Amino acid sequence: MHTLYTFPFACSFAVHIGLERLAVPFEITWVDRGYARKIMTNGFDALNPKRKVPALVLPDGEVLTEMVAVLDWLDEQGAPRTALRRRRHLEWASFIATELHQQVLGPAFDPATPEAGVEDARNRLLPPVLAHLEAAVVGRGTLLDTPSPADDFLYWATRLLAHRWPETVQTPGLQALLEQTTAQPPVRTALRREVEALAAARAASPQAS
Ligand SMILES: N[C@@H](CCC(=O)N[C@@H](CS)C(=O)NCC(=O)O)C(=O)O
Repeated sequence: MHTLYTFPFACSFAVHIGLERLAVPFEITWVDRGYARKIMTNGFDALNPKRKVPALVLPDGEVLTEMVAVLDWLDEQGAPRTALRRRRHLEWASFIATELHQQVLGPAFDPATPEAGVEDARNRLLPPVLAHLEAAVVGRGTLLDTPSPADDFLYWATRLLAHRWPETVQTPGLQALLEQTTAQPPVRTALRREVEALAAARAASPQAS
């Protein structure tokens, strides 16, 4: 059994989709978001002292953390790739993790970010990142020659942007990625589970975001 520790619609949603695609046995332990963007759920720090999701426990007990490492592991479990393609996958995963996830989405969804920081992320930092990603996926639908976990990471990021700043993702490549990925059965299953978990978290704590 694989166990994914996450909270609804965290970056780990891409890992959730990846596990669903692999069709391996897995379960999810939902944790609570913490103060100052550190998860405080009892005992979680023993698993990941950084107190962030994702944390993925493999059947042999190994604990994997950090999006790029977990996406790389997921990619290894799928169809074989050449070493060159594997490096390209790491490049995309790292680009999305650093330039989009940490640089833009982190501050955009952190209530403690000053308004000027949010505006800077939206107006200055985001456009060149999205232009690069759009150019990569338009007319093709994937970042590499075949689908990869980095595409699911981009899908998660694009969904969040569509929620926060819909005007930023009105480009043909990102729109096609959103529509086509949402229609895939493993994605629909993961999405339904995340929506249910979000509703449960909100019911348990109406202040939860
Ligand atoms: N460096 C970590 C960062 C992961 C990260 O930012 N996780 C966020 C969710 S997307 C988190 O756990 N935040 C804790 C919180 O908001 O309480 C990685 O790449 O996996």
